[in-house]
Amino acid sequence: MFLGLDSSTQSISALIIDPTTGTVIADESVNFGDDLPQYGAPSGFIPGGKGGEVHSDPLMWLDALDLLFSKLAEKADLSSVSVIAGSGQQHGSVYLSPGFEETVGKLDATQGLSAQLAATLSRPTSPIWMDTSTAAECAEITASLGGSAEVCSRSGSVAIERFTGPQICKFSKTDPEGYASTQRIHLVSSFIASVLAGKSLPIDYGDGAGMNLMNLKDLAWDEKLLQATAPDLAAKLLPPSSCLVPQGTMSAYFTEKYGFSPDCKICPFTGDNPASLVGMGATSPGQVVISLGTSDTFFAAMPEAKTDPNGYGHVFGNPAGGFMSLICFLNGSLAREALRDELGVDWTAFDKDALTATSASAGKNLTLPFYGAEITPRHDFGKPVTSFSEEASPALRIRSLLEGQFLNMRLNSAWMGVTTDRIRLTGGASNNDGIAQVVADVFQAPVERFEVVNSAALGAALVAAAAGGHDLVSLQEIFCKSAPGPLIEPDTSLAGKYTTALADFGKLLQQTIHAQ
Ligand code: ADP
Ligand code: XUL
Repeated sequence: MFLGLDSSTQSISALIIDPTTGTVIADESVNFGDDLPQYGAPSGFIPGGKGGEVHSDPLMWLDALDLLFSKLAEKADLSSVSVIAGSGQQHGSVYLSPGFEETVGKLDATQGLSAQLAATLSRPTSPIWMDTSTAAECAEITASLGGSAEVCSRSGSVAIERFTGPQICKFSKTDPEGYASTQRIHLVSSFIASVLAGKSLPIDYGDGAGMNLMNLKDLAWDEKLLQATAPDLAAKLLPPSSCLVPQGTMSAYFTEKYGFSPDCKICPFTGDNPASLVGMGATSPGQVVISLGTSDTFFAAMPEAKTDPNGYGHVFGNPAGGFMSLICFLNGSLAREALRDELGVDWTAFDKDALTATSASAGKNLTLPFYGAEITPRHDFGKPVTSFSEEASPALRIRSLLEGQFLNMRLNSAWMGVTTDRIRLTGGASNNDGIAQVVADVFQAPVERFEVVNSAALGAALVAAAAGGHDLVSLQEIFCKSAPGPLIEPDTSLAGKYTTALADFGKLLQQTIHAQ
């Protein structure tokens, strides 16, 4: 059996597969807000950060890992798991003192992970992908490389606030002592993998590309970017590696506590989006995936690394080899939740029936769907901006917010030049038929959903099986199955309305950005 683990923004989940029977044996999840309320992070991050700072407590991730395995051990015989692979929310970073390597290798199974590893954090909290606080550092790194084009051609993205390099740069400037006492910097993905293996495991190519530090040409840390970012940075990072090659075995803590085999191999973990590319059966060019998790993302495998002329898009490593292009929207599920809560309704108000009732108003009322800072496009909007031609009833506000999210996605994904003949939809909000229908209508493409909604954890499990000798393409054919029922077809009578709305949305966006 093979286990895939995904440490995301709001939850950590695991999925165990048996490739010989083509079945999912177990699927378990721990929600940070609901299951660990003592951390005061209802959506997985510490609320109230100043100046765009968004941090999470890595001890919460460790408690969640213990809880996840204790639940999983009740459902499956973990001694049969031969390889573990995994993924993490991208860009977030964990800072560790020299005590980490020693402590993580000899953890006491009678105690918890967080209690034993707390003292090894050289920075108590971790900046995550939602953090937009490093504009000054992005400008410094860009200037030191001689311009955005140079940063982008080396790393696959212009300098981006949430990316790990600018975050490290800020830490080294604001807390030089804390930075100096940091021996190892991990991503969320490589941190969790290292805890499992009882030693530091490398960052993988897929997730490493989200740092503004890795050169895409040779998949190694880029000397110039390292130098522009922080002193002695090379020594704090292990050389990047492939997520398909195991680099360690399960540490005694997990074998004693949860019954894993000491021979169970651990692969370097990748990012949640690269893992999702695998779990959506989309590692070959030609498939487009939209993921509606905490962030909304739009991504596709690319035959060659192609960069966004506007600087919002990114090139990450494709776990199957080559590259993927991605754009990320900060105002995804949390913006939908904000409107839901503001109107005092539940998700049924976003259902297909509720949205069909307002279809005559498709494209008529515009909303820039941003409850604060957005990353695509990069601007702090403060609150949603609306331009309604009808009275703004709750039902029309919901339709308009969703249309705004997907018009913005359509507008900002055009540079990829991928044909959206069919869209593969995943993430927590993809369950919602109404939201899925608006995606189909705005993109004028059929939407397909898969049996397994947690595509990152499934992708990780498939990577584990591939690392264990199975063929990745055959695994995808077996496990990436369409959900029962027909595809969600677009209402083609709305095509013209959305072409007009797209142009109007683009104008409103530009006017707002330039006026603010
Ligand atoms: P992540 O992996 O980023 O932690 P998930 O992919 O698990 O996130 O998605 C979680 C989000 O899914 C929640 O924030 C919630 O708003 C959204 N969600 C869950 N169910 C629904 C639903 N029925 N309709 C709309 N959104 C939903
Ligand atoms: C991608 C991004 C998010 C996180 C969290 O660039 O920032 O999608 O990976 O899911």
